[in-house]
Amino acid sequence: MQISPLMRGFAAEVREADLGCIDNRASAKLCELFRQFAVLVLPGQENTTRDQLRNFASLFGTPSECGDITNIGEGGNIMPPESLDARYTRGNSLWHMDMLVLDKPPLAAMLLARELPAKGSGSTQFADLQQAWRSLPAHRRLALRRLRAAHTMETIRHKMGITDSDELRSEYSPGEHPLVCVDPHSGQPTLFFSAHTSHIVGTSPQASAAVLDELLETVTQDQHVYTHEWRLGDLLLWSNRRAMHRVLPYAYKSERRRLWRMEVVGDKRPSSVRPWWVSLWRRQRI
Ligand SMILES: O=C(O)CCC(=O)C(=O)O
Repeated sequence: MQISPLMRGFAAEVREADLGCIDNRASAKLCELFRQFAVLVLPGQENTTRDQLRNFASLFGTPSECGDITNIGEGGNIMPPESLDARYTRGNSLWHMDMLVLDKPPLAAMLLARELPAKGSGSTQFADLQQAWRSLPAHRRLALRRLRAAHTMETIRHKMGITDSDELRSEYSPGEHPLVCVDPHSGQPTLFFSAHTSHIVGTSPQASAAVLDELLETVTQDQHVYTHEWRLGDLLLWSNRRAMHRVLPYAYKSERRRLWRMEVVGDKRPSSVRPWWVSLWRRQRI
């Protein structure tokens, strides 16, 4: 395997990874890389099978089912743009993390490019929530660390323009997590919010909106964002505890785009960041 950083401490490319035969050494290396980088790009995986993808995902936890992210319907044609599935697919253009409504949101997700629109369109962007957190002034970090954020499916569906009352009614109940969590891969504090975030618990709607707008503006600044321009066969793995993502526009009505998608399911609730003196006190008691 050959490794080259794409964005310092956040994204790296791993060339010549053979997912058909991952031995112990390769598996240890990939896990180490995923502790260092929140986004890994593995090019040249066009012959990788869904089973091999599942095998790869299992290095990082329990794999989900393999599905598709696509604008192509079941009959093989491009979906009518106003269909519900099409609107959900287009909704991925909102900056988001996956399924923050769950008590244990997915740990990671991956996409493998099978069909792509014209070069330069339909790229996927990833924002580094950890670097963005570190860029905030110390007094702001202290205040944010005490907050909790609430998340609902209705919030993200509303932003996607899915407002039909039947669709808005969600099969998922609202979720709540600390606004700043520990990233289990790197052990470092990370902002934790998404297009699902309805409000900051215990604050007025105006105060909530101000905090969420401020944070989204911070995390999506150019210096925190990696943009991936897809090539057929690219496999991307990203941490759903450290990276927010979104797809950029493409000719949705005329060009086909299809990526296989798999998640690594969450095994623990995201944990809040302890003040340094609690860790010190605990260490002294052991
Ligand atoms: O289509 C993309 O590039 C992004 C897909 C996405 O947002 C997701 O898989 O959660």
